[in-house]
Amino acid sequence: MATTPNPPVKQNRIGLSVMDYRGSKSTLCAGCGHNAISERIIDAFYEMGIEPEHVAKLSGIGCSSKSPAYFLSRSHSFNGVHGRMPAVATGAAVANHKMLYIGVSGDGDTASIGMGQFAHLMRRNLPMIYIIEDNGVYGLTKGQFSATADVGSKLKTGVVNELPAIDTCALAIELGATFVARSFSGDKKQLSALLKAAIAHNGTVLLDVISPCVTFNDHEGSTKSYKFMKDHEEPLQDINFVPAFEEIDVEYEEGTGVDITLHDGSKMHLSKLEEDFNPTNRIAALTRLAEARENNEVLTGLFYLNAGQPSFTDMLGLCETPLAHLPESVTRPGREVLAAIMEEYR
Ligand SMILES: Cc1ncc(C[n+]2csc(CCOP(=O)(O)OP(=O)(O)O)c2C)c(N)n1
Ligand code: SF4
Ligand SMILES: [Mg+2]
Repeated sequence: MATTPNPPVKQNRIGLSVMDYRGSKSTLCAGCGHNAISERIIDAFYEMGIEPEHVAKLSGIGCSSKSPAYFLSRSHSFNGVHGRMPAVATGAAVANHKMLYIGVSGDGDTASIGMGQFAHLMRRNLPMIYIIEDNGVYGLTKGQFSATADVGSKLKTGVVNELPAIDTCALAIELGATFVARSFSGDKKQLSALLKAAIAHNGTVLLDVISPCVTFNDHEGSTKSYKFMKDHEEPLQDINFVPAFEEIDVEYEEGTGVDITLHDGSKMHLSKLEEDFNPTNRIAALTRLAEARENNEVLTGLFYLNAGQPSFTDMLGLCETPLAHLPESVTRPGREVLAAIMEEYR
């Protein structure tokens, strides 16, 4: 009997299939928002045609920080200490500025134990994508409130959070990050567009993704549950991303939104869902986030983008060859070179 041939496997522009971007099978709870984010990361890197071997994945500690094991298994990876991923990322980016860095952290890993390191990464505009998988709790240690939990949010035990939430997006803009956005693990279209634009950006991308914890924070009274997000998500814009390697085949009517060109020539078209919001205006972004906080809105979308600011590694004036690839004869000059330098100070 004649067999029907299998349909050809779909490939991206560098000849890889989506399977080449997958990782190990997830050990997280079924339905955890973090799993949906891993799926979007796999699709974004596949669609952008990024070589997996050209990517380094970094994380701290938490359920969220386990996620890099579940995508891009052919990439480099380093699972750091709790809250210390920024130091590892900074060292790696300086040692090899030719790689694409993606870090996955949690709200606890970032806004509690890792706050000091987070602040300095943002102010340096280190070229990397920094994702916070934000569920408002410490999932891995059984669901205590984190510093991003909203005032009035309730734990299953009935305990109510009375401390103000840290808005990691407002903080990142204030500190110097050049691409700052918030999304929801259940908003496939918006999260995909933001991830692809993040890959095209040169500088620090802070992407805070609300990612419900189905085991400890998905009940009535939680402000980070699927139901709460479905009822309260307020997208700022409808985002369309066109990578530099694709022809723009959609004409947007003049005055229907904001067009932004990214570092590599890719384009973003942001259709105005809200009048007069310009994501290239830092003060406007901070004001809009403060208003959202006052009105208890869960605002998502692109809040701030500055495509012209040099990144940390640009500012260091590094040589073209990554430091990691230079021979020891260059990176460790001999005693006579040190002696000559010391001589200058005599
Ligand atoms: C130095 C140190 N302190 C505390 C812990 C315990 N601990 C492990 S994960 C975690 C919080 C994780 O929360 P989050 O970053 O929000 O990740 P999630 O599990 O919610 O995805 C804590 C406090 C630890 N591993 N190391
Ligand atoms: S405990 Fe929560 S955050 Fe951790 S894997 Fe389960 S659902 Fe996800
Ligand atoms: Mg968490």
